[in-house]
Amino acid sequence: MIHPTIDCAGRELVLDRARICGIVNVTPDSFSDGGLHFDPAAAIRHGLALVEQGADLLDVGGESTRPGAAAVDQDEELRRVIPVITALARETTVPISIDTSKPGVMRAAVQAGAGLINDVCALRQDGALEAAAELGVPVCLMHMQGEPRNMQADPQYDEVVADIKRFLADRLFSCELAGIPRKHLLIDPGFGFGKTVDHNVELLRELQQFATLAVPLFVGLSRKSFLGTLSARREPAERTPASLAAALIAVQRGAAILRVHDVAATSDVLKVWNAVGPGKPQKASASPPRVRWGEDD
Ligand code: 7PM
Repeated sequence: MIHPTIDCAGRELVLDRARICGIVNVTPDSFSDGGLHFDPAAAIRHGLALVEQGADLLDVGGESTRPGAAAVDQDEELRRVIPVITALARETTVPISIDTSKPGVMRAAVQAGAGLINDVCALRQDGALEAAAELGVPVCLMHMQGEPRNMQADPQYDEVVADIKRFLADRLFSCELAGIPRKHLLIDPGFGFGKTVDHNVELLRELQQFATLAVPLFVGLSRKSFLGTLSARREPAERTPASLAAALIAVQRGAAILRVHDVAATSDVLKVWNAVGPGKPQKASASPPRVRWGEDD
């Protein structure tokens, strides 16, 4: 088995095992950390700390995609992210990803040292496909139904997994047509982006179905609202255990990269998973165990 290696503008991301992408928010309204990292110096320190904790990649974002969030104009987004990318590119060796949908931000970020584009709009904004093709860096294409402003209003699918697979297959095709080689493409089902709790649960349960698209699978589950619902945890910062459970399930179902807030804890989970592995499938036993979990008879 040869493992895909993603060349992020000269920094390698080797997908021989699941990898951790640490989240570096540079927004005043970031939902899960109260905007603790809006201050560029604090965001830089936070990014460096995440690398120490085991992040294989850092995702820097300056526009909140919180449901209902106001859009940020390009100048403001650049003021937030460029100093942080510049410093992190100088002070770490891990690849740096830019979380943006704007072609102008993609260009400036790659110029400043970013080696991967993480676009929650999957390069659907005007000029984004062309900018990404020109920049020659890998791209993560995420599925979102609607726009952050309205996406959680009443999300609907015929078949959530099939619908999202079709969308991602179509975006992969458009990217290849625009000159982005398949080895530079990743896909993400976009947990929480225009999905009900049931949609998110179904996506996580059936995540292995995305393997047929034959590109690495990137997932963001960390502290998301549906995990808050499942665990009855109102505060995002209380959702770490639920996020770790979801991360492990995702890795067991084929996720290649986990985008997370809690890097140290996720790194421990992956160490256990890497040591144990999937195990051999078992035949149904002729003599079933007398005790079955979950039954009190
Ligand atoms: C509110 C809702 C605030 C959601 C922040 C978020 C993803 C992403 C984000 C993801 C990829 C968060 C998200 N989520 N990029 N950016 N995949 N590729 O939890 O799931 O940080 S923003």
